[in-house]
Amino acid sequence: YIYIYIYISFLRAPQTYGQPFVGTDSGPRLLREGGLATMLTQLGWRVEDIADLDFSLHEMQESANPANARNCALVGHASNILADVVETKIKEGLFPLILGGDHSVAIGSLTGILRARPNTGIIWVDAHADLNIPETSGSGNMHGMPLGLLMDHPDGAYDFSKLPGFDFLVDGPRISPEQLVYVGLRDVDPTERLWIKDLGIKAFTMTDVDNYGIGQVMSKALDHLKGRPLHLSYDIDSVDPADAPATGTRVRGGLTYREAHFVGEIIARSGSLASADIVEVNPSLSDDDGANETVELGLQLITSFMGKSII
Ligand code: B3U
Ligand code: MN
Ligand code: MN
Repeated sequence: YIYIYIYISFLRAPQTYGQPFVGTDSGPRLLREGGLATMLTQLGWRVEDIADLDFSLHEMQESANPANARNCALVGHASNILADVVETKIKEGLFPLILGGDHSVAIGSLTGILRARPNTGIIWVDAHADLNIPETSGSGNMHGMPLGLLMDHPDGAYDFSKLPGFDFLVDGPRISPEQLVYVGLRDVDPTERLWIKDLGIKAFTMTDVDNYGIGQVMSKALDHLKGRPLHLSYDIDSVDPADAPATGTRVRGGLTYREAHFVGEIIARSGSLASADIVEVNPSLSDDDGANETVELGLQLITSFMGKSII
């Protein structure tokens, strides 16, 4: 055998300010303690495990909420740090694997990825579309906004100069609608629904999974992004709450255990995966069994999209 070692860097992004619950910040630690590095080494990856990124912001605490974006100064600060680290790691030739944290970490990871590889194709596996902006969000939670902030919507680009903490994105990279594919949607807000249609974003809902089967859904999804380096943003709430109970916004009727793994396995097989996030594991929102089960699922999903095959 010849082993080719490719470095992977896992970035521990303990972000919790993009949503209302405590606990998403312990996701990275639990994934690591669950043996992630060993599992990846066994797959032939060489792993660089850097310490948790320090997102603390001492001089400024949450003050007003000027734009219906809760904790925006804190989320902006964290996003800025993560974007720089992700960009640097890609330029060093590493595969960044971002362990969240809530889904607002994708603001930072996507920014870094797009700076390094602007034509990246994004596979967003999620119960939710995360396409809100402060003006459309019903909750004000920024984990529902990463794609909305980074993609021009029908009335133009989001003006970051009005959002405290987000100056670094004023002339930042943008996602164009054809770069994105959704898989697993089942809880979409009215404006998100409108924009998905108006912008022509390729979206595979749970209805499509039922109708075509996950095999056809994924082959259409990968076909749509053909020729691009791929980024997988895996929100654990895409999986049915029966298998992933420890997460903030559980929505019934999600991907089964096998469907969730198939998504990872087929993306790995494409040979184009270049970066990934795994987010919204929140052990404090379930009993111990549920928490362990969800962390274990997260670990297994990572090994699937990082190349583990059954035989
Ligand atoms: N679309 C809703 C709900 C939501 C989004 N992401 C999660 N929940 N996890 C919102 O708050 O924007
Ligand atoms: Mn999400
Ligand atoms: Mn979600």
